[in-house]
Amino acid sequence: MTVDLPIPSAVSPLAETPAASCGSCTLHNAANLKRLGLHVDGCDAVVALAGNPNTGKSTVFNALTGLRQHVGNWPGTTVSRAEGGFSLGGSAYKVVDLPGTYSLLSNSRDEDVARDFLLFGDPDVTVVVVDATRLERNLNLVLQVLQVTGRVVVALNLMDEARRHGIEVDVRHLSRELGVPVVPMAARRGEGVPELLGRIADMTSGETRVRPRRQQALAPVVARAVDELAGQLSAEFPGLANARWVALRLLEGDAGTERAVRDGSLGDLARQQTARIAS
Ligand SMILES: Nc1nc2c(ncn2[C@@H]2O[C@H](COP(=O)(O)OP(=O)(O)O)[C@@H](O)[C@H]2O)c(=O)[nH]1
Ligand SMILES: [Mg+2]
Repeated sequence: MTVDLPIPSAVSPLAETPAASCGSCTLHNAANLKRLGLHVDGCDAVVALAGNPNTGKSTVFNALTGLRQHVGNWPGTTVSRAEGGFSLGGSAYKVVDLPGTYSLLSNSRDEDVARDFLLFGDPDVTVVVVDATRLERNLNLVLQVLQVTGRVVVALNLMDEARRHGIEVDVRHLSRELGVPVVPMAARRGEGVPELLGRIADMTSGETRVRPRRQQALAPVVARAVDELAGQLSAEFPGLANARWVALRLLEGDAGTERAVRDGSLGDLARQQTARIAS
Protein backbone atom coordinates (compact mmCIF):
# COMPACT_ATOMS: atom_id res chain seq x y z
CA MET A 1 0.00 0.00 0.00
CA THR A 2 1.32 3.44 -0.87
CA VAL A 3 0.16 6.50 1.00
CA ASP A 4 1.54 10.00 0.96
CA LEU A 5 4.06 10.82 3.61
CA PRO A 6 2.89 13.83 5.59
CA ILE A 7 5.55 16.44 4.95
CA PRO A 8 5.37 19.44 7.28
CA SER A 9 5.49 22.61 5.21
CA ALA A 10 8.50 23.88 7.17
CA VAL A 11 10.61 20.95 6.11
CA SER A 12 11.92 21.82 2.72
CA PRO A 13 10.45 23.95 -0.02
CA LEU A 14 12.34 21.76 -2.47
CA ALA A 15 10.70 18.54 -1.38
CA GLU A 16 9.05 17.10 -4.43
CA THR A 17 9.29 13.37 -4.32
CA PRO A 18 6.30 11.69 -2.74
CA ALA A 19 7.30 9.02 -0.29
CA ALA A 20 5.39 6.17 1.23
CA SER A 21 4.78 5.59 4.89
CA CYS A 22 3.77 2.41 6.62
CA GLY A 23 1.25 4.46 8.57
CA SER A 24 0.81 2.97 12.00
CA CYS A 25 4.31 1.49 12.11
CA THR A 26 6.19 3.40 14.77
CA LEU A 27 9.45 1.54 14.22
CA HIS A 28 10.35 3.33 11.03
CA ASN A 29 8.68 6.52 12.06
CA ALA A 30 9.15 8.04 8.65
CA ALA A 31 6.51 10.64 9.50
CA ASN A 32 9.27 12.29 11.52
CA LEU A 33 11.55 12.47 8.53
CA LYS A 34 12.88 15.96 8.04
CA ARG A 35 14.42 16.56 4.67
CA LEU A 36 17.29 18.91 5.18
CA GLY A 37 18.11 19.62 1.55
CA LEU A 38 21.59 21.11 1.45
CA HIS A 39 21.51 22.43 4.99
CA VAL A 40 23.43 19.81 6.88
CA ASP A 41 25.35 21.59 9.64
CA GLY A 42 27.42 18.83 11.09
CA CYS A 43 26.02 15.36 10.98
CA ASP A 44 25.86 12.26 13.10
CA ALA A 45 26.30 9.82 10.25
CA VAL A 46 27.30 9.73 6.60
CA VAL A 47 25.28 7.61 4.18
CA ALA A 48 26.81 6.77 0.79
CA LEU A 49 24.56 5.85 -2.13
CA ALA A 50 26.31 3.55 -4.55
CA GLY A 51 25.14 1.39 -7.42
CA ASN A 52 25.36 0.67 -11.13
CA PRO A 53 24.22 3.52 -13.40
CA ASN A 54 20.44 3.89 -13.80
CA THR A 55 19.44 1.93 -10.74
CA GLY A 56 17.68 4.92 -9.17
CA LYS A 57 20.40 6.29 -6.86
CA SER A 58 19.47 9.89 -7.56
CA THR A 59 15.78 9.08 -7.18
CA VAL A 60 16.50 7.60 -3.74
CA PHE A 61 18.74 10.58 -2.93
CA ASN A 62 15.92 12.99 -3.81
CA ALA A 63 13.40 11.02 -1.75
CA LEU A 64 15.66 11.16 1.30
CA THR A 65 16.87 14.76 1.05
CA GLY A 66 14.12 16.62 -0.79
CA LEU A 67 16.69 17.85 -3.29
CA ARG A 68 16.35 17.66 -7.04
CA GLN A 69 19.43 15.84 -8.13
CA HIS A 70 19.14 15.29 -11.84
CA VAL A 71 17.33 12.06 -12.62
CA GLY A 72 17.91 10.66 -16.04
CA ASN A 73 18.24 7.42 -17.90
CA TRP A 74 21.62 7.96 -19.47
CA PRO A 75 24.93 7.21 -17.85
CA GLY A 76 27.29 9.81 -16.49
CA THR A 77 24.69 12.28 -15.21
CA THR A 78 26.21 12.36 -11.75
CA VAL A 79 29.75 13.33 -12.59
CA SER A 80 30.75 14.61 -9.20
CA ARG A 81 29.05 13.46 -6.10
CA ALA A 82 26.03 15.32 -4.75
CA GLU A 83 25.43 15.80 -1.04
CA GLY A 84 22.31 16.51 0.97
CA GLY A 85 20.79 15.48 4.23
CA PHE A 86 17.86 14.44 6.37
CA SER A 87 17.17 14.10 10.04
CA LEU A 88 15.31 11.30 11.71
CA GLY A 89 14.90 10.31 15.34
CA GLY A 90 17.08 13.19 16.51
CA SER A 91 20.03 12.27 14.30
CA ALA A 92 21.26 14.20 11.28
CA TYR A 93 22.42 12.21 8.29
CA LYS A 94 24.52 13.42 5.39
CA VAL A 95 23.72 11.60 2.16
CA VAL A 96 26.27 11.36 -0.66
CA ASP A 97 24.95 10.40 -4.11
CA LEU A 98 27.87 8.75 -5.88
CA PRO A 99 28.38 8.34 -9.63
CA GLY A 100 27.21 5.04 -11.04
CA THR A 101 29.79 2.31 -10.93
CA TYR A 102 29.89 -1.29 -12.10
CA SER A 103 32.96 -2.26 -10.15
CA LEU A 104 35.39 -1.06 -7.51
CA LEU A 105 38.19 -2.33 -9.72
CA SER A 106 37.68 -0.27 -12.86
CA ASN A 107 39.41 2.92 -13.82
CA SER A 108 36.98 5.42 -15.29
CA ARG A 109 36.86 8.90 -13.77
CA ASP A 110 33.29 8.56 -12.47
CA GLU A 111 33.97 5.17 -11.04
CA ASP A 112 37.13 6.45 -9.33
CA VAL A 113 35.07 9.04 -7.45
CA ALA A 114 32.69 6.37 -6.17
CA ARG A 115 35.44 3.89 -5.34
CA ASP A 116 37.63 6.38 -3.50
CA PHE A 117 34.75 7.53 -1.36
CA LEU A 118 33.61 4.02 -0.47
CA LEU A 119 37.13 2.89 0.31
CA PHE A 120 38.64 5.86 2.05
CA GLY A 121 35.69 8.06 3.08
CA ASP A 122 34.60 5.46 5.62
CA PRO A 123 30.84 6.15 5.37
CA ASP A 124 28.75 4.97 8.33
CA VAL A 125 26.28 3.25 6.03
CA THR A 126 26.62 2.36 2.36
CA VAL A 127 23.33 1.90 0.54
CA VAL A 128 23.91 -0.08 -2.63
CA VAL A 129 21.00 0.57 -4.97
CA VAL A 130 20.39 -2.39 -7.28
CA ASP A 131 18.06 -2.99 -10.21
CA ALA A 132 15.72 -5.85 -9.32
CA THR A 133 15.30 -6.64 -13.03
CA ARG A 134 19.08 -7.07 -13.49
CA LEU A 135 19.95 -8.57 -10.17
CA GLU A 136 22.73 -10.89 -11.23
CA ARG A 137 24.75 -8.19 -12.95
CA ASN A 138 24.14 -5.75 -10.07
CA LEU A 139 25.25 -8.18 -7.38
CA ASN A 140 28.82 -7.95 -8.64
CA LEU A 141 29.18 -4.50 -7.11
CA VAL A 142 27.33 -5.54 -3.94
CA LEU A 143 29.79 -8.38 -3.37
CA GLN A 144 32.74 -6.07 -3.95
CA VAL A 145 31.39 -3.47 -1.53
CA LEU A 146 30.89 -6.21 1.07
CA GLN A 147 34.63 -6.90 0.85
CA VAL A 148 35.40 -3.42 2.13
CA THR A 149 32.52 -2.70 4.51
CA GLY A 150 29.84 -4.70 6.25
CA ARG A 151 27.75 -1.63 7.03
CA VAL A 152 25.69 -2.10 3.90
CA VAL A 153 21.99 -1.90 3.12
CA VAL A 154 20.90 -3.18 -0.27
CA ALA A 155 18.09 -1.13 -1.81
CA LEU A 156 16.41 -3.53 -4.21
CA ASN A 157 14.94 -0.88 -6.48
CA LEU A 158 12.71 -0.98 -9.57
CA MET A 159 10.53 -3.62 -7.95
CA ASP A 160 7.58 -2.21 -9.93
CA GLU A 161 9.43 -3.05 -13.15
CA ALA A 162 10.36 -6.47 -11.81
CA ARG A 163 6.71 -7.18 -10.98
CA ARG A 164 5.69 -6.02 -14.45
CA HIS A 165 8.09 -8.54 -15.96
CA GLY A 166 6.94 -11.31 -13.66
CA ILE A 167 10.28 -11.37 -11.85
CA GLU A 168 10.05 -12.46 -8.23
CA VAL A 169 12.89 -11.95 -5.79
CA ASP A 170 13.18 -13.94 -2.58
CA VAL A 171 14.21 -10.97 -0.46
CA ARG A 172 14.73 -12.89 2.77
CA HIS A 173 16.89 -15.47 1.09
CA LEU A 174 18.93 -12.79 -0.65
CA SER A 175 19.42 -10.94 2.61
CA ARG A 176 20.50 -14.14 4.35
CA GLU A 177 22.97 -14.95 1.59
CA LEU A 178 24.49 -11.48 1.55
CA GLY A 179 24.42 -11.13 5.33
CA VAL A 180 23.03 -7.58 5.21
CA PRO A 181 19.51 -6.09 5.06
CA VAL A 182 17.75 -5.94 1.69
CA VAL A 183 14.89 -3.45 1.21
CA PRO A 184 12.56 -3.93 -1.78
CA MET A 185 11.70 -0.54 -3.27
CA ALA A 186 10.04 1.32 -6.10
CA ALA A 187 11.72 4.61 -5.26
CA ARG A 188 10.05 6.64 -8.00
CA ARG A 189 6.70 6.01 -6.31
CA GLY A 190 8.13 6.30 -2.80
CA GLU A 191 7.64 2.59 -2.09
CA GLY A 192 10.12 1.26 0.44
CA VAL A 193 11.47 4.67 1.46
CA PRO A 194 10.31 4.40 5.12
CA GLU A 195 11.74 0.90 5.35
CA LEU A 196 15.06 2.10 3.92
CA LEU A 197 15.14 4.91 6.47
CA GLY A 198 14.54 2.40 9.26
CA ARG A 199 17.36 0.18 8.06
CA ILE A 200 19.75 3.12 7.76
CA ALA A 201 18.88 4.23 11.29
CA ASP A 202 19.30 0.71 12.70
CA MET A 203 22.62 0.25 10.93
CA THR A 204 23.90 3.59 12.23
CA SER A 205 22.89 2.86 15.81
CA GLY A 206 24.54 -0.54 15.66
CA GLU A 207 21.24 -2.36 16.14
CA THR A 208 21.66 -4.35 12.95
CA ARG A 209 23.84 -7.41 13.12
CA VAL A 210 25.53 -8.08 9.83
CA ARG A 211 27.42 -11.08 8.54
CA PRO A 212 28.71 -9.69 5.25
CA ARG A 213 29.43 -12.32 2.65
CA ARG A 214 33.15 -12.28 2.06
CA GLN A 215 35.16 -13.92 -0.65
CA GLN A 216 36.74 -17.24 0.15
CA ALA A 217 39.60 -17.21 2.59
CA LEU A 218 42.97 -16.40 1.06
CA ALA A 219 45.65 -19.05 0.97
CA PRO A 220 47.77 -18.69 4.12
CA VAL A 221 50.83 -17.53 2.21
CA VAL A 222 48.81 -14.80 0.44
CA ALA A 223 47.07 -13.80 3.68
CA ARG A 224 50.46 -13.34 5.34
CA ALA A 225 51.69 -11.22 2.45
CA VAL A 226 48.54 -9.09 2.59
CA ASP A 227 48.93 -8.59 6.34
CA GLU A 228 52.55 -7.62 6.01
CA LEU A 229 51.92 -5.20 3.17
CA ALA A 230 48.86 -3.73 4.89
CA GLY A 231 50.99 -3.09 7.98
CA GLN A 232 53.56 -1.23 5.90
CA LEU A 233 50.85 0.79 4.15
CA SER A 234 49.27 1.79 7.48
CA ALA A 235 52.67 2.88 8.78
CA GLU A 236 53.32 4.93 5.64
CA PHE A 237 49.78 6.35 5.38
CA PRO A 238 48.45 6.72 8.94
CA GLY A 239 44.66 6.56 9.18
CA LEU A 240 44.32 4.82 5.82
CA ALA A 241 41.04 2.89 5.74
CA ASN A 242 41.01 -0.46 3.96
CA ALA A 243 44.75 -0.95 3.88
CA ARG A 244 44.17 -4.68 3.24
CA TRP A 245 42.16 -3.90 0.11
CA VAL A 246 44.98 -1.69 -1.17
CA ALA A 247 47.51 -4.42 -0.31
CA LEU A 248 45.55 -6.96 -2.34
CA ARG A 249 45.48 -4.63 -5.36
CA LEU A 250 49.24 -4.19 -5.10
CA LEU A 251 49.75 -7.94 -5.00
CA GLU A 252 47.56 -8.24 -8.09
CA GLY A 253 49.86 -5.75 -9.81
CA ASP A 254 47.19 -3.05 -10.27
CA ALA A 255 49.06 -0.20 -11.98
CA GLY A 256 46.85 2.64 -10.68
CA THR A 257 47.19 1.51 -7.08
CA GLU A 258 50.93 1.09 -7.43
CA ARG A 259 51.22 4.62 -8.82
CA ALA A 260 49.15 6.06 -5.95
CA VAL A 261 51.45 4.37 -3.43
CA ARG A 262 54.69 5.33 -5.19
CA ASP A 263 53.87 9.01 -5.68
CA GLY A 264 52.19 9.33 -2.27
CA SER A 265 48.82 10.38 -3.70
CA LEU A 266 47.18 7.54 -1.78
CA GLY A 267 47.72 9.53 1.43
CA ASP A 268 46.24 12.69 -0.12
CA LEU A 269 43.25 10.70 -1.27
CA ALA A 270 42.53 9.32 2.17
CA ARG A 271 42.92 12.80 3.73
CA GLN A 272 40.67 14.43 1.13
CA GLN A 273 37.90 11.91 1.69
CA THR A 274 37.83 12.37 5.44
CA ALA A 275 38.12 16.16 5.14
CA ARG A 276 35.10 16.21 2.83
CA ILE A 277 33.09 14.31 5.41
CA ALA A 278 34.09 16.64 8.23
CA SER A 279 33.20 19.79 6.27
N1 LIG B 1 9.93 2.23 -12.85
C1 LIG B 1 10.79 2.79 -12.02
N2 LIG B 1 11.68 3.68 -12.47
C2 LIG B 1 12.54 4.22 -11.60
C3 LIG B 1 12.55 3.89 -10.22
N3 LIG B 1 13.55 4.58 -9.62
C4 LIG B 1 14.12 5.32 -10.59
N4 LIG B 1 13.53 5.12 -11.77
C5 LIG B 1 13.85 5.72 -13.08
O1 LIG B 1 15.09 5.18 -13.51
C6 LIG B 1 15.83 6.17 -14.24
C7 LIG B 1 17.20 6.34 -13.60
O2 LIG B 1 17.03 6.90 -12.30
P1 LIG B 1 18.19 7.71 -11.58
O3 LIG B 1 17.69 8.05 -10.22
O4 LIG B 1 18.67 8.83 -12.44
O5 LIG B 1 19.30 6.58 -11.51
P2 LIG B 1 20.85 6.72 -11.19
O6 LIG B 1 21.57 6.75 -12.49
O7 LIG B 1 21.17 5.48 -10.43
O8 LIG B 1 21.05 7.95 -10.36
C8 LIG B 1 14.98 7.43 -14.20
O9 LIG B 1 14.26 7.51 -15.40
C9 LIG B 1 14.07 7.21 -13.00
O10 LIG B 1 12.87 7.93 -13.10
C10 LIG B 1 11.59 2.94 -9.76
O11 LIG B 1 11.51 2.56 -8.59
N5 LIG B 1 10.75 2.41 -10.70
MG1 LIG C 1 22.26 9.62 -10.65
